[in-house]
Amino acid sequence: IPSPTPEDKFSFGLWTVGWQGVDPFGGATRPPMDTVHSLEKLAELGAYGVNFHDDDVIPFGSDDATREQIIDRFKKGLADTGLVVTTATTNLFSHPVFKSGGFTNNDRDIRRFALRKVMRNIDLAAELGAQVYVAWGGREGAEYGASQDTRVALDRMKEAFDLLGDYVTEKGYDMRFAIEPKPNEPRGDILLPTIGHALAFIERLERPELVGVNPEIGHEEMAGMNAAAGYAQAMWQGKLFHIDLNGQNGPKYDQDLRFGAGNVRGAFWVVDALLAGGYDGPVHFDFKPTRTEDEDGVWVSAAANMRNYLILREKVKAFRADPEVQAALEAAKVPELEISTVGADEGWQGLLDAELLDPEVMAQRGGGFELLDQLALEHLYGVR
Ligand code: 3MF
Ligand code: MG
Ligand code: MG
Ligand code: MG
Repeated sequence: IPSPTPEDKFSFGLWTVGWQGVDPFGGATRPPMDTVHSLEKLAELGAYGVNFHDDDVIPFGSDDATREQIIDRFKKGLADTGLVVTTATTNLFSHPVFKSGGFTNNDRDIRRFALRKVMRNIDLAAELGAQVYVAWGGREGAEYGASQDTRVALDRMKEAFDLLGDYVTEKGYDMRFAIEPKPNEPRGDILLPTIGHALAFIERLERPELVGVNPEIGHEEMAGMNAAAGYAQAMWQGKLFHIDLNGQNGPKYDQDLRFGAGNVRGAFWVVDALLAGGYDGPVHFDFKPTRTEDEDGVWVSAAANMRNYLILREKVKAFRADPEVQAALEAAKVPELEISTVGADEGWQGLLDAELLDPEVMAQRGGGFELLDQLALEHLYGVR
């Protein structure tokens, strides 16, 4: 297995390695991590880039002078390590002011504050060269039926993205947005809960071309979705602007395991889908080194994300190159799906007139899928 190199475009959220292990039942198990120290360690491990929430780098409420000092030091850290800022995002969920959301808070004053916070960090993101701005709904959502009208909340969500689209366009920034769907946690129900909801929402925006998705494996699996299929559809629609890779074991709290842990088979198909779809953006990890770990464990966990991706990439390539797999794909008629169902000059009339096979005869044909899937598993198990 090769070592990670910058060509692999691996990137990390600063909040991932910096997570102190706070959960709903216990406080921090690790001290805060200095952001420049994170940059140094990530570069040493072979990462290419980083991604951050405004508050990950500049503590909420910092005055302008402090903010400038912090940014200068951070920029120096980037220059010294050669790490790229691939993406940035806004924390619209930690401060108590956002307890009921940002863009869709019923309280208009808070919505205005949230949008201004985003614009301010977009300026920094543009200055640092980020070309994608991620937006996770955070606390946009509810636990109640009556506390907010979902249709009106979607109007305000649209208003926010339309305004931000105007902002980057009028400022001349080369920047697009990626909405990160999540079904629940911290809210009981979050707006735009799955990839499909987000893709449908985007089509209602004034500048849909500026907005895509940033699907997280764990979030899709929390909703019982197949993450690989979601990534594939996002690519089919030209909307996979960024990815959050991690691990999850089925529908439970957001585990944020390192990529490749959790649903291993699902991870294999995610890598296969990304390679098949030609995804060429940053390979970004949004994971949490579990709160049992000390700092050494944090770096073991960080490095393992990249290593697991590289392992799975080799396995996927070997699977696709295996002549037995190619024969099994043929037998399962996978290539036949590429032929349009109705001939170019045939049309519906031609189909009505055509002589079709007896359904009882066609029903006798086997799928051949078990062999195909077993070959995939054997590649994954390392016996082929
Ligand atoms: C929450 C998340 C977020 C987003 C981040 C980027 C804290 O479950 O996944 O990470 O990825 O806010 O927008
Ligand atoms: Mg998660
Ligand atoms: Mg998450
Ligand atoms: Mg995420």
